[in-house]
Amino acid sequence: HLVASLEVEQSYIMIKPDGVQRGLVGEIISRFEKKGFKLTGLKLFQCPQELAEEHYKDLQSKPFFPKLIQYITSGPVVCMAWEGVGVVASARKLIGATNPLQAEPGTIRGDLAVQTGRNVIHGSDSPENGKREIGNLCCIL
Ligand code: RTP
Repeated sequence: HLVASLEVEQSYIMIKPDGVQRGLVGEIISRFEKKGFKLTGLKLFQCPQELAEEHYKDLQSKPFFPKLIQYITSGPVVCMAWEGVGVVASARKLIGATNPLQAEPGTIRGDLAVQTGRNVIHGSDSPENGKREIGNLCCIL
């Protein structure tokens, strides 16, 4: 599990197509703002297949990979960079477990989602990946 950090970090947070389509963008941004993190980049973006495959390359061998790529490219996503002390681990807590049925009430997935394959949001799993993913985002900003 991620240990809370005292470093100023950046996390790449992405509202997935279901979150955008369901009108949850304002609610989700609001949760990160109220927590006290700083929004340093934001873009509405239709993700091309190649970039989706690059973003999820660690999951390439999983049986659900084709469905995941289809899902993430099915409509626009909201790409964001959020900055703050310990933001990477904190964002994962705000987001909740990957399977929304196991996510605690009070978390984004716990409150707003049901299916793993429609779980509304992505958050970086380490400060290194935060940097890498935001680097990819900056290319397209
Ligand atoms: P994320 O990267 O989106 O923040 O999600 P995560 O770390 O909580 O979960 P991860 O295991 O990295 O999986 C990435 C995304 O793939 C989809 N997924 N589908 N069994 C399935 O059908 C399945 N498992 C994972 C989810 O959209 C998950 O967020």
